[in-house]
Amino acid sequence: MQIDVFTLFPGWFDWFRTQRHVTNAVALGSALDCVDYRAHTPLKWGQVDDTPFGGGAGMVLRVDVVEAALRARYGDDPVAVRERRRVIALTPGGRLLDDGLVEEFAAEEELTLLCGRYEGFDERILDHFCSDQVSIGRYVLAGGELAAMVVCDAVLRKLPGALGHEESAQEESFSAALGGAPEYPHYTRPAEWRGWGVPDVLLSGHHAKIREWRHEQARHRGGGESLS
Ligand code: 6GU
Repeated sequence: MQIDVFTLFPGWFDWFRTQRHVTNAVALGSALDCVDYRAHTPLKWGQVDDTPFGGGAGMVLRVDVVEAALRARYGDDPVAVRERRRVIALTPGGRLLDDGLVEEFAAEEELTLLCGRYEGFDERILDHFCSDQVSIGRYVLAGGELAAMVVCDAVLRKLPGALGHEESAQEESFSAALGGAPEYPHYTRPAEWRGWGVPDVLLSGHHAKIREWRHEQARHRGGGESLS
């Protein structure tokens, strides 16, 4: 998996890159690279954004700047680039990220994530350069960077070996293995704390019963659609 993140704040990703599942993914051949819009702007003084036509607050990321950054990275017209790889704009009004969309992205060889800042993107960026628009929730962040990290985190941990523990990502909250249901409850030592115990079945060593109990619990937590 090769992920390119286009951003005005590449430094934000330095910390993220040091996280275990990310270093694991990179060690296994994945890459997470940042492209700084500002490094490729054709405008003076590193300008990347401008005031909105028609007036209003804030600044809008310019289409010519995003085109220059995409061309510099891919050596091609961004209109053609989106035909061969997913180019995903992070924008609060986009399609809500869920486990199904994460699975889709994780199945790709290459992803491009475009972060906007300030008031967002010139609409022509979304219309002509992007294959997807993704949001991580119905609230507004100051920019797409944190949302891009959420996407990268969710995608990279799906890759084989990223968690260092093969099964961990398979039967987990919202996964198909649990029929889209939230995960079952977990317990660890101590088996009793302040009189709060642990369900007996988990201490029974009876694996079939434990499995049955967990699926039952996942179903009870609700949200699942197809668990039977
Ligand atoms: Cl993807 N971007 C911004 N700026 N705000 C958001 C978001 C994305 N998703 C939820 N809020």
